[in-house]
Amino acid sequence: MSRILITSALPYINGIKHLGTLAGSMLPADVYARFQRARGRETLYICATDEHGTPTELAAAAAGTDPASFCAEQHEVQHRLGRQFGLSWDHFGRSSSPQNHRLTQRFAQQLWEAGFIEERVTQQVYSNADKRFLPDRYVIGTCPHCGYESARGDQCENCTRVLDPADLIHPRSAVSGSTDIEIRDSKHLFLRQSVFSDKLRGWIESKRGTWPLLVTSIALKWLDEGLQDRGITRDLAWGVPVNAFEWGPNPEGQTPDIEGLAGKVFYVWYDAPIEYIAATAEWADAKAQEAGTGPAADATWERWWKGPEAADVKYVQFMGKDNVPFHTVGFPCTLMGVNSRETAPWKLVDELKGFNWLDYYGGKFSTSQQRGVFMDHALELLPPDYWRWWIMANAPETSDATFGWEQFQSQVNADLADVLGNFVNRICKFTETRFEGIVPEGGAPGALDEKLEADVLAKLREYTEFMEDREYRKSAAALRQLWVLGNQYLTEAAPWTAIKTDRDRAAVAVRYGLNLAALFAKVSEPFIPFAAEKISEGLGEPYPAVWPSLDGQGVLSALPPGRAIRAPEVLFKKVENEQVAEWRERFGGPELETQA
Ligand code: B3M
Ligand code: ZN
Repeated sequence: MSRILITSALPYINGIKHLGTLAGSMLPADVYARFQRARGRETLYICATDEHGTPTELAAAAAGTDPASFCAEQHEVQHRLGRQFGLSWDHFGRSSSPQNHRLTQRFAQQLWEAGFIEERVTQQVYSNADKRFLPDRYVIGTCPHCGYESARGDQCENCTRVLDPADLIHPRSAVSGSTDIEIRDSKHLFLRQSVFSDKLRGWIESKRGTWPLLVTSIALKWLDEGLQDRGITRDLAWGVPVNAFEWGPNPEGQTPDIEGLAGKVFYVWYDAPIEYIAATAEWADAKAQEAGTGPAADATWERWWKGPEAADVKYVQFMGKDNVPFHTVGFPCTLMGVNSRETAPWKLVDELKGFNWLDYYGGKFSTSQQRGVFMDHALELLPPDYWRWWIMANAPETSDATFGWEQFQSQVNADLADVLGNFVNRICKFTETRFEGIVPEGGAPGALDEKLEADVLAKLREYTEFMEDREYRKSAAALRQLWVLGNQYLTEAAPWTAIKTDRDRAAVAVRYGLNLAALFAKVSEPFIPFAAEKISEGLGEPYPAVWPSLDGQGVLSALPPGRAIRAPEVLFKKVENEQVAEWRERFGGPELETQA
């Protein structure tokens, strides 16, 4: 396989994301994309805002605006913050785009005509005061089991029992508080997921051992519990309209109930994954527009997704564990159903990287309670590389991980300031003061230098393999060990001592040291792109970098003797105790642990 298609779970539009969201989807996807590009593979990293659903309608209303304007604004905010974090999306799209409307509707039509969509009449809560249907969780009342007075219509938060809005005593609208609500019949479309049970099971089983255990076990648990058919429409105004009037008869000769379905939209979890594909069309259209050639031909983006053209594409998804069912069951069902009508089938995911939670002092980051650190605040405090490094080095891969200021401070200070920053600074400054800022020539490598080269190559191979496997904690550990090799070498080779007696010996050590710095810039770029760029610039090396060859040829000889270099400005300032004290005060500290 030579091309790499990457998607990360689409961040909801309602609010700026916290570090937990970044850790479980967008950031690891970015690290992987940067790595694959450096490896020379044609790579496409697609993301978008997930814009539909009731929470969006309510957030817009709370902000005193309409959903369309609210989303347009929030999309810009998330786009800007993502870029500031260094997220190297090839396209950051919107699930409300015309491309997604078209594709979502086209898929639904195909599913209907193939017989995989069924109509059902369901009972929905209607609020007369709010003049709208209320999704289950927007109906509040007293729990019939435990008496908790603010139980939601889908589940009681207090006793965790699953509820139906009709179970609630004294039900009322969560939107307005009004008790003037009633149950009404409403026509809805259901995707017949149960039809695909066996096919899905076979597919998931075939991924065992290659996908993380977390992912296959969540998927198989859903299948074991028996796949339910899933409602894919909602009584809402904001979303992709159901276009039933365009559909032909299903295999039984029935046409859809156009009147009964009028005014409904598709369920947000039905249209959101389709946006992965639609955003690729947005990407192609945007490029064509830039080039002044109008909307792109389908072939320019379909080659990533469809038929034999996409045979050499490896499709990798990144997401938190709560999103796994929708990506291992929901979306694959849609595609399997659609593919029954396609001669050139759509690609299913090849590799699915799922993450556990990143907590804040042992409790959940929470958007509604503003608990934890959010992307905008994080960038006010420190440059993005600090966050990128800490989050990925502590990625919640095999278990949940927890963020705390104290541990954050000690890790970034040790790894970034003391090890990497200090190394680059020492060797570049020494070159400036003792070798006129020129990569020195002369001298022949000895045993120490040859050992360094061998150690570096071995570590680099190990690191590269972890990166290919998307094992982030292991990758970060291997990268840190590479940096440490640099420091150890400088301490042993001690060019500052050698120069007093043997200038050639010092020249060799400095040359190796500078080449190590150049190598570090190249291979650290996926994690800390901003620092990597500064180092590369100082050394006159190209950025973004090309991954070094692992065949053993000259891994430490990229810099030609005679090249002028310059020490980059301070790469990483240490995080000070006073800062930590201030941030603990502002965002909450260890005292939260007892509340978690
Ligand atoms: N927006 C949920 C989330 O951010 C959802 C992901 C959609 S992926 C198609 O957790
Ligand atoms: Zn209860």
